[in-house]
Amino acid sequence: MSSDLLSQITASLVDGDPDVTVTVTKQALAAGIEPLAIIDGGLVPGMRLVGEKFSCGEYFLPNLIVAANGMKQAMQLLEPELRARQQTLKSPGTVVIGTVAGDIHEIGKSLVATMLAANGFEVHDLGVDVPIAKFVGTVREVGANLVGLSSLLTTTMVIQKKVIEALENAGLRGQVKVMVGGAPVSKKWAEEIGADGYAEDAVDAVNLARQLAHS
Ligand code: HCB
Repeated sequence: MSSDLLSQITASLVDGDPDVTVTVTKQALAAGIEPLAIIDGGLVPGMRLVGEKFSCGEYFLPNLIVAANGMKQAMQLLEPELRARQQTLKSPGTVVIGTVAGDIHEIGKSLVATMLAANGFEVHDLGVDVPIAKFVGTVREVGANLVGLSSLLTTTMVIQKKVIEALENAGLRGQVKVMVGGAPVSKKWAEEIGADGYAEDAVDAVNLARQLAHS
């Protein structure tokens, strides 16, 4: 019975049906399944499968967005239940993410933020056109171990380099890994500016974040 409900939750994410994800998550809670079991046995496997399908070209961006929304809505139901049981998710890391100063493109950055949150990271999304000092201040304030910098314009790519320099100058570079992304950004650029990694898309970003959080 419980494994059947968990399989249905996984399938609903893969099928891109957030309403079913929410309905079956409610049913699973009503059936007495622990929130952590619902996350680990239903939601996380679903997101993994969606990510794999995206990576091999079977799924596209809209599939990712719909699945991430389903996961987000289910988490909104589960988080109060976790708190009530004084259980917390073991977060793989704390991420500060934003689109750099001078750049207002937000879709890709928000997708990466949602996917990271859906995969258990504590995410502080600073939005778009984020001043360099805001990244530095928030990293210090929340004790982040990861920073995600998004740039969609060739003219704002250089701000990614400036954020890294500012983190260095603030004595915080030892505590944070920096990943960069955005349409004009590349692995070569990441290496050139001393970032710790480049992610091509949101799934890649989750994998990279996991890897960086453990390095
Ligand atoms: Co905009 N724009 N735009 N734009 N825009 C681009 C980016 C151009 C490439 C279009 C073109 O000319 N071909 C171009 C940039 C050229 C360049 O510099 N190389 C451009 C320009 C020039 C401009 C304006 C300057 C236009 C003007 O006003 N003259 C202006 C910029 C204003 C400013 O920022 N100061 C502008 C404005 C806009 C909007 C407002 C109309 C709109 C943004 C709406 C919004 O975000 N709320 C917009 C859009 C939508 C685009 C395009 C069409 C799509 C961008 C997008 O959302 N892609 C884009 C063309 C393109 O990129 N092909 C065009 C979809 C997302 C999912 O992909 O690459 O952003 P993504 O993110 C991926 C990936 O990069 C990675 O994961 C994401 C998810 O898979 N990733 C990260 C992203 N950030 C990451 C961070 C990490 O740490 C890790 C991974």
